[in-house]
Amino acid sequence: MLIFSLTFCSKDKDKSTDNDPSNLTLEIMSANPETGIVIIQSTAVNTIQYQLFASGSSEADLINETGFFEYTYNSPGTYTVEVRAIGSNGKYIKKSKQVVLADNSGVPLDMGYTTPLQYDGYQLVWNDEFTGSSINTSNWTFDIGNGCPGICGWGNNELEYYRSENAWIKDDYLTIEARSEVYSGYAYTSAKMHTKNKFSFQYGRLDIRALLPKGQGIWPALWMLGDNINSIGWPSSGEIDVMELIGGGNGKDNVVHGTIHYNNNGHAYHGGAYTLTSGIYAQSYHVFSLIWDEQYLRWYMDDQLFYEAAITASFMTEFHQKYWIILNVAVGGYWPGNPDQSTVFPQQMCIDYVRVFQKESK
Ligand SMILES: [Ca+2]
Repeated sequence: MLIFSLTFCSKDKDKSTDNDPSNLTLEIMSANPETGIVIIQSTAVNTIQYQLFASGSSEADLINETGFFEYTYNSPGTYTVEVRAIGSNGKYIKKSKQVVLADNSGVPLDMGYTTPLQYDGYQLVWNDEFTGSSINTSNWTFDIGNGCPGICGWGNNELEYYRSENAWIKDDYLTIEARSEVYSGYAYTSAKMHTKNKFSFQYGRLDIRALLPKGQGIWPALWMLGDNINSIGWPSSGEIDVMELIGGGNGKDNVVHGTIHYNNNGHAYHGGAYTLTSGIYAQSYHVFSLIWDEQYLRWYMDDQLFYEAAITASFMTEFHQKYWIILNVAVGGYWPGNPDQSTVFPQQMCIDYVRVFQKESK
């Protein structure tokens, strides 16, 4: 009796397998960060109904017989979309995929301040307008990793692992994206690129037009280091921070900092900040400029001077030599602190151009 019963059950199960749903596919056809609309197409065999779980709720958000879904998210973020294909026998199979709606990628390139390609008395000596389809490796080198083993956390206890995959060019601008994703033992990835051994300059005007990311623990930076860092070391080689933002709500997402670091019987630094009168730097493009001559370094936000540093002192020789340019978005670290529940990922820094002008020789 026992044997018979087991055989019966097994046979019954085999029979129903023919009607089980199978071969489920799930494609994210589009995900528009501006509108929050995500288009999903699913197909499966032996299926009478498709159910979409997009919000994380235990109940289906949408149900139909076509497998074609349009779902709208109300805020940016990284979401998991799950589709279940229900068979006529009541059994179901499921598949899920991640959808990323970046925070500020909906801001158009022509929104915000812009600067000209020429200035009286200056000539354009180097620029990258980030056109075309790939990052110009004649201009830029990627730093990869977290700085280990030499300088873990890049000297700042930063949490990200830098990858070249987190930077790309599309629609005439460069994007550097900080993601919450586990990679090589780190909880976040981002990108850092620089012109070391490819381009450096001494004195002139630097313009960088950028849309900045935001949020607790997010630390975008447009900055420069002295050419002689490998021979004499930091801070004697100098550092010029053209723009740094320490994200994290009101009073932070609307403030940029300009700073110099140098050696004066040890590490010395000073700088200034510019606070927007309304809104935050993630809402439109701004131009961050440095004008550098034999006497001064001057920092501008949208052509408004907000800090100047005299560099004629005898202990400031580091500011009378060539510097190379660095673009990155750090995550966490001593200055910004770590991301928290309020931080939305991914975060993007979008850069329209980097231009260096120098005075015309007379
Ligand atoms: Ca551009």
